[in-house]
Amino acid sequence: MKISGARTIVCSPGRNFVTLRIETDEGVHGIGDATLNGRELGVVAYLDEHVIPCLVGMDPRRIEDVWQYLYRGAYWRRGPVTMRAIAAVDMALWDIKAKMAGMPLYQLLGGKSRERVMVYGHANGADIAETSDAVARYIDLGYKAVRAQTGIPGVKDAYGVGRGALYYEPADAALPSVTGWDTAKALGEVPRLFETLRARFGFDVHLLHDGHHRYTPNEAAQLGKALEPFRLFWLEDCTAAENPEAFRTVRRHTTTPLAVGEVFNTIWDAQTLIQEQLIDYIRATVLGAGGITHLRRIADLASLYQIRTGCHGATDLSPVTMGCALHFDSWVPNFGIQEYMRHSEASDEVFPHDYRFEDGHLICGETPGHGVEIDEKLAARYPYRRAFLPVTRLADGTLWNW
Ligand code: KDG
Ligand code: MG
Repeated sequence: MKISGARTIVCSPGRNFVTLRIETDEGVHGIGDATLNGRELGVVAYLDEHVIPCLVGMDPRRIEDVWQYLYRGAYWRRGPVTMRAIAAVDMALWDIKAKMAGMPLYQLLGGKSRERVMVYGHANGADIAETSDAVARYIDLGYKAVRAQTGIPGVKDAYGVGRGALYYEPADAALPSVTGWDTAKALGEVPRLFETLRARFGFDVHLLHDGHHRYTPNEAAQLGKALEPFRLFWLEDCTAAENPEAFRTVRRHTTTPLAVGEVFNTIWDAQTLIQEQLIDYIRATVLGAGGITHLRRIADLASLYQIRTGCHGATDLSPVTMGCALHFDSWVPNFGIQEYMRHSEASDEVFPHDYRFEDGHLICGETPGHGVEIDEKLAARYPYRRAFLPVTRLADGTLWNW
């Protein structure tokens, strides 16, 4: 059996997506997601010029060998572009293998460890009252877990405050828009938000918060400590993780559970955080971290330290990644939670899928493969539009972590 061809498909049904379709000489095809928010065409060029020509003629059943070929064989390892390209190939090959086996993908991973996957949604508002109402809407929809972000008085567009009631799409402009930040104000406002939420909703709903890499280690420790009475499910990306040792400071000072990893590409990014038990949840994704083949290795390492998974699931990951993630989540023994930021109706139509939401959980389907396809005719109606993530500046003009 051979790979007979492959191509990239770029479309923008509400936001940009890059999709890889791999064909085989036996007529079975596979679909992978290669979207890198705000840098989409970088991955298209990498796939078109440097990956697809090598794939043609390879045996699609040799998923591991293809992975090693693309990772080791490139010499230039790691990084968001390379690892997303590898992830797209990996997703498509698992899709092909599962279709050939006539089984849903989770069966090939070892079968289900759970019937359904708990997800969390994104509640945000311009202020605490608006965010609190947004949390109420998610609870009404059946969600058991909600991430809450609030605007900060006097700060332009603090992280997580966007348009749309059920989703938040940050890559929204043909040139990066400029948002603001003020750590001192956030350190007062965020604990007030969770105090308000616990007073209104009690402790039965899981609450999460994303610091989006904005605090220094000491500030992150202060935030974690201040949030302890409100028993968060997790505090995410409380400080930047390029220097994993920074988390020693945070860990030493707070018991608030910590989650990190949506920007990680490989197991090497997560190694220190996992082996020193500096985090509680690893957020690496199928798309970000080299596909199912590599994410499985990260999850297995994490399982040795009782660290659980919490796959990134924002709308910049297409329904193809969500489909793969749900098969992975259904299998992985150390599952924690799955992020679920709803896609727009247009995105859902372009990517027909068999997973469904029920009572605060997602359930993957039984279709052979990962259960997600792309309607290329419909996709062609939504051409690519350049869209950047914002940048962040402090009041004095200093560029900060978005
Ligand atoms: O493209 C960037 C988004 O995926 C990111 O800002 C979302 O932090 C995020 C999250 O936790 O979903
Ligand atoms: Mg995040």
